[in-house]
Amino acid sequence: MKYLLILGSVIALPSFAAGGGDLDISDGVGISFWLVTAAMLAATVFFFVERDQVSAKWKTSLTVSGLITGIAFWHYLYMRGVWVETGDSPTVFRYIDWLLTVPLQMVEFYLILAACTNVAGSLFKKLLGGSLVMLVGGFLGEAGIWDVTIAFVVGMAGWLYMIYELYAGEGKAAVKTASPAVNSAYNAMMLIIVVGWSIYPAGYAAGYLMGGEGVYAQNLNLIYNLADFINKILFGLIIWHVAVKESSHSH
Ligand SMILES: *C/C=C(C)/C=C/C=C(C)/C=C/C1=C(C)CCCC1(C)C
Repeated sequence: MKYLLILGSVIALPSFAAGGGDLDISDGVGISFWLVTAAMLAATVFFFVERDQVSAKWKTSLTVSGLITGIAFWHYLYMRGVWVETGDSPTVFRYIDWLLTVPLQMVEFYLILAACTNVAGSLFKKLLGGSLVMLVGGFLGEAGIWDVTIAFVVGMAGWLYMIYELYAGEGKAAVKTASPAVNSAYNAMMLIIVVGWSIYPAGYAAGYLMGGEGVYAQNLNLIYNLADFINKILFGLIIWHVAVKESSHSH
């Protein structure tokens, strides 16, 4: 019942955003907005329902996964509308979404580490700081406030700092003593941040550093949509997989 209420409000509240022009069969970017919108809703339902299948200490992780895809679902409704109606990049919606969901992904890291080590708090702050530099840099470039190249360099610095902390910092050493499942969760999340996240700067480069407008806005949004699909849904599924595995051990 509780879940029906949650799902009902998730589906009903944003229905006013479901306007916008018709979707043209030749608009591949618009179609990708549609597909990712639907996938985000499905993932949100999945993570909240699956909460019942895992042991108590993993429930919060699945809740946070569901919040991440739920927030993204909400923003995709609007981003799709902006794209279909204007053909412009929905930059402000995109960054508001990232500003909420990227810190929540850092919370996921924290939750996994906090269960087994005492470095979780300090690592969380460093990752949060790095991710904010990354996002603020990217936004200032995409919004036309800063030179796109300088903004890119600043954003890259924030991201590379996070990678450095994950590989060489205290977290990696600390998880060595944790259970194999926690280790594989940590490693999978590092892979997401290094490999999965690399799709975003590739999108930025394709959109801003390799030429002008027009087709570049298409590439930018297509690549960002793919990146969100991988980094929000796959990311959540990895955590779900570990949670289910760990929960069956403890029964
Ligand atoms: C759910 C949303 C996520 C995981 C968004 C992640 C965004 C990034 C990893 C963005 C990275 C960027 C750089 C590394 C350089 C500057 C441009 C950005 C902001 C696109």
